[in-house]
Amino acid sequence: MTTAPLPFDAVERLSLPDAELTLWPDFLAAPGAQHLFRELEATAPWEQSLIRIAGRSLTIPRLNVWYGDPGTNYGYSGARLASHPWTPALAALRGQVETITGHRFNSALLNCYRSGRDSVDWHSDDEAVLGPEPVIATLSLGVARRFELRHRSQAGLRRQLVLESGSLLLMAGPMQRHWRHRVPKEPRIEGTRISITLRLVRNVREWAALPSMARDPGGC
Ligand SMILES: [Mn+2]
Repeated sequence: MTTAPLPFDAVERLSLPDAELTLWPDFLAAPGAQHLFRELEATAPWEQSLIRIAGRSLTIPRLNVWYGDPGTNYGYSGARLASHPWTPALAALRGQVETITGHRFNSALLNCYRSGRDSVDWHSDDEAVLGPEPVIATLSLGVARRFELRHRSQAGLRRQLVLESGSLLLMAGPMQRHWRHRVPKEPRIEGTRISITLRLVRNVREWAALPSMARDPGGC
């Protein structure tokens, strides 16, 4: 089964102030996307992380798992996600995404939205370890979900996309400083979505010494 991406020119640059947002709607063809979805759904070591808010422990409304190069562990709210080594499929995907985007990635946060009742609330992926202008590439697999964007300071400036299976969305430039995003609950959706969010964690050694974050790590 091949997961080879479609030709590089199948790309849309989405016009958004204070952001660089690029979408490859058909980065993976349907059979490759379905194959990768099934493999990850069945074999990834999914966890439902706990976060601590106002002294209370809450489970986040989705499952996640962290893959990365050695030393790229990811921590937040008193919990740490151990970094799992790249599987052959994820390593191949990383290479394809690096080639098509021209960006380098050393880790991947995977999220599993088991149904439309799972979600991720408004957030920016702006942790210090991602650098001043984080570059995040999100591959979507499985059921399509709505992805909403809201500008931080320009009231009413909002956008939304539907992230279809096989699509690749690249967020870059100053976007994480100026925009928040979320995957809202859609209770009528029964199917599962998996997102693979490729990131570049900087200062890997310093990161190990940082206090854990006091909030949800944020999916896409
Ligand atoms: Mn996110």
